[in-house]
Amino acid sequence: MIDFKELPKEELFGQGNVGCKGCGAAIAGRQAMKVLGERTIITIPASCMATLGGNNTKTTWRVPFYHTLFECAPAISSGIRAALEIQGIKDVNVVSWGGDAGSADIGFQSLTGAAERQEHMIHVLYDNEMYMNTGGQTGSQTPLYAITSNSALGKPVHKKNMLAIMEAHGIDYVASANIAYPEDLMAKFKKAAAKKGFSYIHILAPCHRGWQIKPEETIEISRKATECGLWELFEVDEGKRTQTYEPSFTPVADYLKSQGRFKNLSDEQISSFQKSVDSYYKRGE
Ligand SMILES: Cc1ncc(C[n+]2csc(CCOP(=O)(O)OP(=O)(O)O)c2C)c(N)n1
Repeated sequence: MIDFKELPKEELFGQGNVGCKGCGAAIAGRQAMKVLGERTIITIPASCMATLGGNNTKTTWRVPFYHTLFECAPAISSGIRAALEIQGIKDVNVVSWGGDAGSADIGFQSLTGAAERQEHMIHVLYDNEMYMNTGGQTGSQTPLYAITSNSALGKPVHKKNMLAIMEAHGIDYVASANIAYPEDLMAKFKKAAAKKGFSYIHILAPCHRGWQIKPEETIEISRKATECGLWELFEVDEGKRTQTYEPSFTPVADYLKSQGRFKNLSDEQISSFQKSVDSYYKRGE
């Protein structure tokens, strides 16, 4: 359990970043760094997160971070871990921190390689469900029917299940998280940091521009995703799967209708989402 009173007051990421108002990615970074602490080295592929932290002498990060090419953050982190090992340095968290494209799509080959090798590191996918840094294009993590800048009628296929794919690697630790549940998120980072092998944490981190919501609604909408059952909070710790939060099962329609990107959904499409939640959680059977 995380005791907020015991968290350091110091901000290792967050102050003075140039993210948009209510940026979910920045909130995720701030929460994670409270637990990871200053003995951490981060690599970030091309993404909003790579740019919003600043560069050169203007960075908001208070730990070393490397802005890598799009395809290779986990590979660079693997090299950093090897360099630390050679020097006998054991107390550093090595983290690659990618967006959904930098993890699930163009960055996937280096992610799957590092996971297969059981590198001693954490990979974070902060998921805004679009390629936001280049204007909000569709990617594999974009949900079915969501409107993006290049899917004007809505995405015609389902979101790829990255949590299941990463679980299939047989790595030490896999967890979903949500910026609206900081205690749960931080507890998962704490567990991941204690592992000797590979950990994967997939954080739902809304982007108000892409999701077409108000900046001040980021947390509220993120919470709705979990409460309606569409973004389950769970972990797979050394193969043992546990649901870490019991949602209240608010209507899925309430989550979908609060976002402009789902404005074209028909009642039938909305009810197909509700049916998939009900059948996943075996509700109403
Ligand atoms: C090889 C390569 N292709 C394309 C780009 C352009 N590019 C930079 S960031 C980005 C989108 C990143 O999306 P995501 O990983 O989801 O992170 P987000 O921007 O949403 O935070 C793209 C396509 C690039 N920098 N390098």
